[in-house]
Amino acid sequence: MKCRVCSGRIVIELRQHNAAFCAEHFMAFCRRQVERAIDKFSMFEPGDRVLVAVSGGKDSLALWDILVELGYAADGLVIGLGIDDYSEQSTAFARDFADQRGLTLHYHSLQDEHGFTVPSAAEATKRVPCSSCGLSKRHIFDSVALDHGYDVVVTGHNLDDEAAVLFGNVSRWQRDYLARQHPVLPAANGFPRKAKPLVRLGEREMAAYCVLNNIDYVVDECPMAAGNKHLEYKDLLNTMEVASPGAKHAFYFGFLDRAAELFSAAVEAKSGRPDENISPCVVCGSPSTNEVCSFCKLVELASRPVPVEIDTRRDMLDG
Ligand code: Q46
Ligand code: ZN
Ligand code: ZN
Repeated sequence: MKCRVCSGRIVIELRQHNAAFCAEHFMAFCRRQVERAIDKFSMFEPGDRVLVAVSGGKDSLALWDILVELGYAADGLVIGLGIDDYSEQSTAFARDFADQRGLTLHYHSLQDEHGFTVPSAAEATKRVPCSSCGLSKRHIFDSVALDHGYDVVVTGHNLDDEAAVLFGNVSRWQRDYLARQHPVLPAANGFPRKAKPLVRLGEREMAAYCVLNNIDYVVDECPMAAGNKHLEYKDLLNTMEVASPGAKHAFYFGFLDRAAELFSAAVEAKSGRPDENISPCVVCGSPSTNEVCSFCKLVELASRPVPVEIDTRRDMLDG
């Protein structure tokens, strides 16, 4: 097989597109797919200030690289989640990437700024780690974007991620989640716009993009992801993709073209616009439907000192 564009030596074959590319034209292909997603879903415009949510993994670093290559003003934000070595490594890869290219990277640490980590929050809330992790990330992305005047927050969710989330939502017919599953969410109620410019590219393409561009990234999965259903859904969808190349794309984009609007219309008709009861959180000022926002409640619960068992017999003896 030869490169579809120049007939040169190929580095990757993309069965779902019935195409193969050399290194140069594969990189151009990736940039074009990102541009197409940005245009089709009106994610942002040239001149907008973009904040990339960076995890140190292949997707977010490839996305940041592609946006900069396309000429967008894109800065990064990495959050110290306190997940042992994994968080340290992820932050180090993000820092190296930014330093090598002279890019701006914001850093916020849950432990230093809020007194807890993702594992300690999981213990305090008795819920899966991803629950407090997701809540914390959303809160910090939103507040950094608003504080620094970014127009949009972008994340590195790719086609594999979005198809797996869709599969999970459809398998339980979670109407409210299906109503919100869109590659761009407009700014509303004091929250910044959110977009996922990698929805036209898969995990394999992103890994290849990083290798070809000498982008070092954290390869290990987050240790807290064990038992995460989405990993199983990804395996299922990969099996479908082998049997029928393009199945993931058809599943996800078919939903966006033909079903997403029905879910958002149904949810809006049932519950009305959810923006009426929004007011600033009395602790942090972020928009919230409650007096105290969910993140501040989490901080309150997770940053409490761990109770220490006191041996009262000993105290009595000492006294
Ligand atoms: S980092 Fe956080 Fe993920 Fe780890 S704890 Fe879960 S949500 S799996 S993207
Ligand atoms: Zn070529
Ligand atoms: Zn708050």
